[in-house]
Amino acid sequence: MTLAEKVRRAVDAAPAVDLHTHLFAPQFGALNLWGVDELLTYHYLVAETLRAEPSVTPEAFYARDKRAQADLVWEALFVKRSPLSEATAGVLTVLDAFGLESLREARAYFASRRAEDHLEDVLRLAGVSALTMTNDPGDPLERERWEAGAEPDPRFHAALRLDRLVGMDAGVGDLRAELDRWIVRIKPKYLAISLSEVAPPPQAVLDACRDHGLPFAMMVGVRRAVNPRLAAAGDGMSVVDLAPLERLAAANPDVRFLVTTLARENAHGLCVVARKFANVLPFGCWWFMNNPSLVEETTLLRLEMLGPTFVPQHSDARVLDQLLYKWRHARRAIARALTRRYEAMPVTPTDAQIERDAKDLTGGIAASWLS
Ligand code: RAT
Ligand code: ZN
Repeated sequence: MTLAEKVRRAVDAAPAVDLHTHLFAPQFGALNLWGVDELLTYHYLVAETLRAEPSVTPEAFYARDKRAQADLVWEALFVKRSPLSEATAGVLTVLDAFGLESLREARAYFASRRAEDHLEDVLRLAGVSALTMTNDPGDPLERERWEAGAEPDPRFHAALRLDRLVGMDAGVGDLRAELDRWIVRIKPKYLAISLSEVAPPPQAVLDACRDHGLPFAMMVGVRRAVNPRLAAAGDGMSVVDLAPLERLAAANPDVRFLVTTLARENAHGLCVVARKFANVLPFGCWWFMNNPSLVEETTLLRLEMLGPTFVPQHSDARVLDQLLYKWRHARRAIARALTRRYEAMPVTPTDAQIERDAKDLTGGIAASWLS
């Protein structure tokens, strides 16, 4: 077996621990999304459809019901054009995993599935042993479920999302008391926020993380609603200054920071920050970085600068079935990067080393930050 094959097998066999998704455990009812119409109306594909078909206005697109939106996406991106983008290739990977060839066949297949069986099949086929949700108490549908006493499937960890809670208009009187209340209720594995640039969070957030022993996750570089007509598909990105992250990590050595950035230009700088501060964990190739070429490039760069002390990828899945493609594609890119790194070393790695590195990168390091 070649080195590349050995690495590929080891990475394929290693269970994935998914540090950031937008998935919900089945206990959250209608918030648990799956099936081909959900896959096709993923906001990445909506953006691509409205680009490919400029005669369809965003308003006209969103006025259709979900099934009609999915029909339009299918026609625009899979029938009239070759599905070459990463998001379209992802749909094909999912259909292929279930042996499906057409939209009609896919609809019939998903309609025949029981949610519980489907969940087991997807987690098994994707090789995902645990994943983290994004839990926003500001979302009325979600809050209702938590307040009704929802206890998620233990493979679905909670993460307390703070965007709305600490947002300017949140109107939260005593933020610390609110955080404590939600931490007790949902037992999150970390607190999280997305930001346009690195900004220190309110002191109450840092105190809550310190006192509860929870990491604080920052997803940096998103510019919300650069094209508001595209709604959920309308966000953009920017390159950010990482000096405030250095100050934050230095001032709070007892808080652990999970950090991902949206710009390719920030990937190198984030590695330099992480070399200086062991309490900073670079994770994932987020959103516009989630392209096989960039995952491979970024993983190789991180291996060169950090060794196996980072989390190469998270899925950011919004639809359960996306785990299949996001992890299948990520594993290929991670395996390629790891192989290139081994090939650059003067000594050939042993099988045990390959297995250990594959396990650490795919799930071990993420699991250790979640415990
Ligand atoms: O990747 C995405 O789906 C984005 O829309 C965002 O949700 C992003 O991942 C976020 O968590 O803010
Ligand atoms: Zn996300």
